[in-house]
Amino acid sequence: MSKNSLSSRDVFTSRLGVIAAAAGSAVGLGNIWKFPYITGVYGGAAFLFVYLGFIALIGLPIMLSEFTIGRKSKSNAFGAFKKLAPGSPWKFVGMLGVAAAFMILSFYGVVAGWSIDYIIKSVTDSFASKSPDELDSMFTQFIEQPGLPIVYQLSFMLMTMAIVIIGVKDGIEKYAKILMPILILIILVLDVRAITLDGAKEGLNFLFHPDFSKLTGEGVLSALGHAFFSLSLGMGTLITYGSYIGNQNNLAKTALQVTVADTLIAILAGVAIFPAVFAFGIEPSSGPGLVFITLPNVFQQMPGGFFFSILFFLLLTVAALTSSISILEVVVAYFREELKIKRKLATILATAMIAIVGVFCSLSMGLLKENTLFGLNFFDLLDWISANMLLPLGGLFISLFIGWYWGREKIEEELAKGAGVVSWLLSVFIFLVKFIAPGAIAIVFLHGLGVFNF
Ligand code: VAL
Repeated sequence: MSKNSLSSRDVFTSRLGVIAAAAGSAVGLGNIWKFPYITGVYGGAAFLFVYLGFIALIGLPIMLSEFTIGRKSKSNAFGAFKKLAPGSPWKFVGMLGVAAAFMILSFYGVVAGWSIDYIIKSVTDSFASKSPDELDSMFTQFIEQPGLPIVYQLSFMLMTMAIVIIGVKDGIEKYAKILMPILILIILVLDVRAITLDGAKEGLNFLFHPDFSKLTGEGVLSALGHAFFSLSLGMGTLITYGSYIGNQNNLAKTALQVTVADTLIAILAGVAIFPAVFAFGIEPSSGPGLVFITLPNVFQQMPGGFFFSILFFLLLTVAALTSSISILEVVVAYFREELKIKRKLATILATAMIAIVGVFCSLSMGLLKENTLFGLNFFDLLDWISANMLLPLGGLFISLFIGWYWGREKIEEELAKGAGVVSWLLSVFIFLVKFIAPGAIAIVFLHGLGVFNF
């Protein structure tokens, strides 16, 4: 199949390939870096429970909606709405996704760059006999530098670019299939070590015993935003991947499997981190450095820690890669199909633009730290706007599109491909996308922004 031709599109070749690629997209820094850090910031278990509720009631149905839109339209995120709702403004929903993908990848590349640095720090045994405080300043000093973090960020973007240039079928599928299970194994080993540390119980309590009085409107909005971020929703990714899924595939089953896997991995990451946070006296609300500061302490205290830490940061980088390629693919598919730019050039252009914005994200950790808007540096601002605004807004419109614009008949027709449709499950799905998802997103969104209070 020619990869540059616009008429013959790439497809995933096997069922396993579809799941591996979609799960590869979903599972990434969102699960291992961002989930523990924002759970810590917003107070622990109560945040986790609200997050889980959003995953089940909003995330899962919207994932299925995105797959459906993608497969039916066989188009990029913007083109999909143009095709399914010609001449209407729905296409701007696709645009919102492309914009979110662009923003997210800018700062995503920076964090992936940190992970690359931590592979090297692991290989050179730099964590050895350092106290929790020393490990903390090691991280801060590193991210505040103007040079090295950018070198790693750019290297990561180049790797992402290379894989996307190879193409969907040969590139993404092959890498995703092999490496994810190994990452899960390492996290399980870390879990065992973490929960057997002295003082681990406090960490598990923090993660699993909710105190809902601690929740704020902003915390709830962040839980919603993170449900989208972690499942790769609202950023055009799963519409684009959906467009590469063949008709023999059972979309509902795939969506369920990806959602469950993504959520379990986030929880497993939380179990590896919070017991250690408390055991080593680290502040749970320390922010974006939480994982990078906490885990080196754990590695120090486990047999084979040297080896495990190399493997962990290596695989974290790979998990970030299988996600970043899916984000870049959104922008590339848009450039190819809408702007008629060939894959290779489209990929180089998109990567260059995103990487440049990413350089500023990296600099905003140190050199440009004082330049803030609403109290947020450039990195946090892009994260906040994309996760807490663009993704939920995209999700809101996607659910309205499927639930109200498309309607039961068309949904049933698309879902019936590759699967038997169970009537009551279809009704539940339609009820969720028609009422629950848009209603809940609207309330959480406006409340989180402080438009009203209750
Ligand atoms: N969903 C991924 C993650 O959680 C990316 C695509 C944002 O890391």
